[in-house]
Amino acid sequence: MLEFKKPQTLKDKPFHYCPGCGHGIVHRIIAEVVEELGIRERTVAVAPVGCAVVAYDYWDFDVTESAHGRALAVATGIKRCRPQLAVFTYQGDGDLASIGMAETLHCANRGENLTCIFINNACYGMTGGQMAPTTLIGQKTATTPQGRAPQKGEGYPLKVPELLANLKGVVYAERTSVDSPANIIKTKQAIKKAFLNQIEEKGFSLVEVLSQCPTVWGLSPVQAVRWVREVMVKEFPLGKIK
Ligand SMILES: Cc1ncc(C[n+]2csc(CCOP(=O)(O)OP(=O)(O)O)c2C)c(N)n1
Ligand code: SF4
Repeated sequence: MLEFKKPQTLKDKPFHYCPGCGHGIVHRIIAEVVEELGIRERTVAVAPVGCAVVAYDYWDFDVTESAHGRALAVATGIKRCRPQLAVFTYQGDGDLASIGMAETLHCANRGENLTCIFINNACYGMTGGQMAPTTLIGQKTATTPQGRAPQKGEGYPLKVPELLANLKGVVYAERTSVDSPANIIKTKQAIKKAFLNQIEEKGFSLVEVLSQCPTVWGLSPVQAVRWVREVMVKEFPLGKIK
């Protein structure tokens, strides 16, 4: 009996991500959701600039690029022109919550009928591990070698779903993680709901996924999932926010 198979929405290509990286897990979850919902022929992904910039190499449905941070603006244009499409963005914390924060806030506030998958790995992965808005207090990064210090003007970890939940245009905001099989299943349920909301024309949905970046964190893949579980979730509690 066939127990496990690769969805047709994933190409037959190994991920280039570092061992233990969360991006590959979330790519697969999205591919499974698109296949299960039967929307492959009308799905368009808007890829970020970040480690997942080459997502088009893995998903076997339409994927377009966007300038760093502008994915939700690009997605707005596509969705408004072709409302029958299922359009989603896939963005890191540097992309969505730093350079792209204006696009993110206004897109959510307009209540665009879109699905936004937000990958929080508490750093800029692709460019070598600089501080992101989501970096934890005390976390060492390339630009906070002593650890992020709010008293030095480096600010506090930005909680994106909590922030966006205040906007009337947002219908759904949830935070999940991919540090265990149980949480991977919950992430899939949340991502499916975020797509269904769009199909049912309910408005803007965001799922923030806490995602391992062992390379920048300087941890092994096993240590990295423990760090998510024991440290990161204290700052970023899992669950439905709206
Ligand atoms: C306009 C612009 N500014 C800066 C960059 C450099 N840049 C590329 S990726 C990146 C940050 C990536 O971090 P994140 O969005 O958190 O994704 P990750 O790589 O961690 O998945 C930056 C600053 C760029 N490509 N374009
Ligand atoms: S640098 Fe981090 S986010 Fe980028 S591929 Fe490696 S583990 Fe993943």
